[in-house]
Order: sequence, then structure tokens, then C-alpha cells
Amino acid sequence: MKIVFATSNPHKLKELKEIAEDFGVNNIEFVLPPDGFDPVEDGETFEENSLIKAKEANRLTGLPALADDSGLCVDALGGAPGIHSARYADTPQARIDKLLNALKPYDNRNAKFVCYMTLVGKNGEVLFADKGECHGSISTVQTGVNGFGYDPVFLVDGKNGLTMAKLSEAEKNKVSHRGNALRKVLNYIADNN
Ligand code: ITT
Repeated sequence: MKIVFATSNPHKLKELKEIAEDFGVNNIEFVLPPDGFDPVEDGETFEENSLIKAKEANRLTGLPALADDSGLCVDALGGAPGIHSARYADTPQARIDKLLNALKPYDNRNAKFVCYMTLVGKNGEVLFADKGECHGSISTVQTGVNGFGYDPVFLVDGKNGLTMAKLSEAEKNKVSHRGNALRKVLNYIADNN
């Protein structure tokens, strides 16, 4: 079975493949959308944006498509950067700096990563959609080099003060929003094929 993974983010693809392999999936080939894949993510929620990406990848390929819309939601910032996480500032480092700066006045540093996944069939019909979350808080300094995005400042609940970027890939995948969302999708596929 071939599924197009509706992303331009290579980190997401790498994690997706590792999570699927760890789940024991060996009958799905994940492929990328064609060059130039750049849907307008003008939804107001993770759910809407993941549907936009999945439908566009399906329209371009005629294949079943899976999309991941994800981001970091920080309580003290009213859920920001949320769906704007990828565009919060120009570079990954600038996004971390802006976040740490914005949180300076606050004691409450609680946050969560959210990943909403939508799977559409070959005619663009929604087959399955659900989310995964990972709870934690924002550190005051960045540590760790693994992962991507906000991982160096995200302290994972229950991980003894380690940021997501200090966890190994396998440890991240076990607790991450992406791992939690994708395992739901893979269970759906296993039950319906
Ligand atoms: P596609 O839309 O092409 O999939 P994107 O990176 O633009 O790629 P999103 O719009 O879903 O994807 O934005 C997700 C952003 O949220 C991502 O760029 C990071 O800044 C942040 N993010 C999501 N998952 C993350 C993770 O596991 N670790 C750290 N940051 C993450």
C-alpha cells in the first residue's frame, strides 16, 4: 500500500518512518508529494490545516494521503504559537529566542505539543482523523541537539528535566505528539485493511 505523506518537512518524514517501523508496519510505502507541493495553510485549526494538506497531496497524486499539522501551544501565551509555530519567526533559532523572550514575565511555563493527522482515501474522502499530544513545559535555557524545531526548549513531563532534544529518537517517538497521533492512524489502517 502506497501513502503520500503530505509534508515538506524532512524531520517529520524521518520520524514518521521510524514510528511506523517500530509499530511493526511493513506493508506501507510512504512517498513524498511532487516538487512544488505548497498548499495554502489558511485553516484556523490544526485539524483544518491537516485536511488541506492531505487533500492537496491526494489531488496531485491520486494516492491515499496522510498529513501532519502540528505545533507548540503555550498556556501563558494563550496557546501561541499554535498553528503558527512554523512561522513564529524566520529561523528555528529565532523562533526559540522569541519564545524564551515572550515567556520571561511568566512563572507558568506549561505547554504541549499537538499533532493532528488526517488520512484521506484515493478519492480525497476522509478516512480517519485524530490528534496526539505531548505535555511538558518550556525551559529557560535550551539544551540538547536531537530532534528539530522547539525540541531544545521543551521539557517533557516525566523525563526528569530533560528537553525533547536530549531524548534519543526512539525515546522521543514513544512519548511525542507525532508518535501518539500516528499510532492511532496505524491502528485504524491495521483494522481496516
Ligand atoms: P509541513 O506543513 O510541510 O508538514 P511544517 O514544518 O511547515 O511542514 P506545520 O505547519 O505543521 O509543518 O508546523 C509545524 C511546526 O511546529 C514545526 O515547523 C515546528 O516549528 C513545530 N513542531 C512540530 N512538531 C515538532 C516537534 O516534534 N518538535 C519540535 N517542534 C515541532
